[in-house]
Amino acid sequence: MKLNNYVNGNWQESEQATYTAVVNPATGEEIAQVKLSTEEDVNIAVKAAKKAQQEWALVPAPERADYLYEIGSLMKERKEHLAEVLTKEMGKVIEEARGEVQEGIDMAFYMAGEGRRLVGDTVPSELQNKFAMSVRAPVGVVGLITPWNFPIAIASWKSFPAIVAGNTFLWKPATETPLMAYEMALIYEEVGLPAGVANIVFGAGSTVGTAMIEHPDVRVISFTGSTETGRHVAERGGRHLKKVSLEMGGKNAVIVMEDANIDLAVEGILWSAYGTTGQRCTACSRVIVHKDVKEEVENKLLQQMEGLTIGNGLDEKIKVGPVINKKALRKISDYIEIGKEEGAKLLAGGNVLQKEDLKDGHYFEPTLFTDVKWNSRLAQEEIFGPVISLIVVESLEEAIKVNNSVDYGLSSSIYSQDVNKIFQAQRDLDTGIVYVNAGTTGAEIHLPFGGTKGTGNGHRDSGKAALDVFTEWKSIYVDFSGTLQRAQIDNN
Ligand code: UN1
Repeated sequence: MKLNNYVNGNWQESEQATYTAVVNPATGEEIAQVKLSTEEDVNIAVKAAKKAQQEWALVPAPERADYLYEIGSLMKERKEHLAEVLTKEMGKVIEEARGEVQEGIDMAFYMAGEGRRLVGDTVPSELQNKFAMSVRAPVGVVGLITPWNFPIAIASWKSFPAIVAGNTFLWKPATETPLMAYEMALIYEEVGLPAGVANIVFGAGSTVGTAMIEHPDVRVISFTGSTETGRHVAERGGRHLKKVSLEMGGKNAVIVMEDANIDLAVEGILWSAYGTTGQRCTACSRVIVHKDVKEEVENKLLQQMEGLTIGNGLDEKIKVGPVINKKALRKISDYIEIGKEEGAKLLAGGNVLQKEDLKDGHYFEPTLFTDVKWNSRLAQEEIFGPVISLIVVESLEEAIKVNNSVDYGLSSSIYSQDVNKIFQAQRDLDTGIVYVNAGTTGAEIHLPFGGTKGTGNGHRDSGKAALDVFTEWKSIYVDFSGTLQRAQIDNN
């Protein structure tokens, strides 16, 4: 199967195009080929999106939202199929794939509701017989760059607020996971979304991404990916004075205090560290544990880790799937070596999985390090794999300091039964998301998603905060006095 761009409501077949293989990380099998588009392909798509946007902006928002209700309904109808395709191209276990598709469905219905809100302010004017209000205006054509780890959820977080607000978009999915985009295009077609509103351009960040950022008619870039790439996006976008919304890395921690329910904490740690094989921006990769309960936490983690079945995520019994590709295996292996050299103690895992029946996939053993120094590379850098670093502390203050010592600030969690500790922690943890007595993953779509420091640049996906990325505020003053009224002068 050859995946071509979906532009202006058409599948763009092409003779000279080059393609790259899409590989199932669980089996190493090629499951499709995806086009590597050129700058010219981007230009064609922007032209179509720009033309379509002029009409789309005039469609009443509740009517735009009706398309989202239909998109959400079709996603719901096809949930099982979408989840299977997702597991095949990305590797996450089927139960999690269903969860991810559900996240997209939730976003469709949530943003469809925004079609009857898109709330602005009406405020009194400082002058008589004058009316003042603010409304949200679309920005125009927006560019969406999405990662392979949540190919449908993150695309939904970005594309649905964009279209309900009256924009049209170009979406560049990750080349590893284009099938979700293909499936979404089939849905756009089926619900009859007007041509040019949704455009998909496949290809590499260095060509397609760059062309999107450089194109003067793409007014917003919404990017999720690595901090390194995000920095380039912001630099280039900044030169063109574009609004650039970035969601980047994380180095998230679960704090376990001495009074915590340890069994609950261990369950939360396992789920957020080894779920999605550690390949969530929100994944737990540090456990900051109070010295009094360190041994108990270690022992219980080791015990529970034995029950983690590794394999092809299409099998319902499997708990941990593959990582995305060979490059990821190498990166994780490198960090294992770094950890050992830094003096961390390896308690479990640490190897590429050697099992005859899984040898063609990309599997890494769930790994647990302890006695990790808070400022070591293992404890500071994003690994994006199933690796936990346990760090011992002596107080809540120290735990918070260690949590905040990293360059990232996406998600954090504290397990404690003490309301005073909990409230202190939720105030002082420098992350965009804080969990109390739950792991670091599982953000819900109606709250803002994003983080501080190296995780973001002040914008948020999800929730109504996402609308701020895809709209411009317009303040409107209506003077019905029939006279010249001078603000700041005539009323003083
Ligand atoms: C991500 O890893 O980039 O909060 C997204 C969560 C999911 C989304 C993760 N709802 O873990």
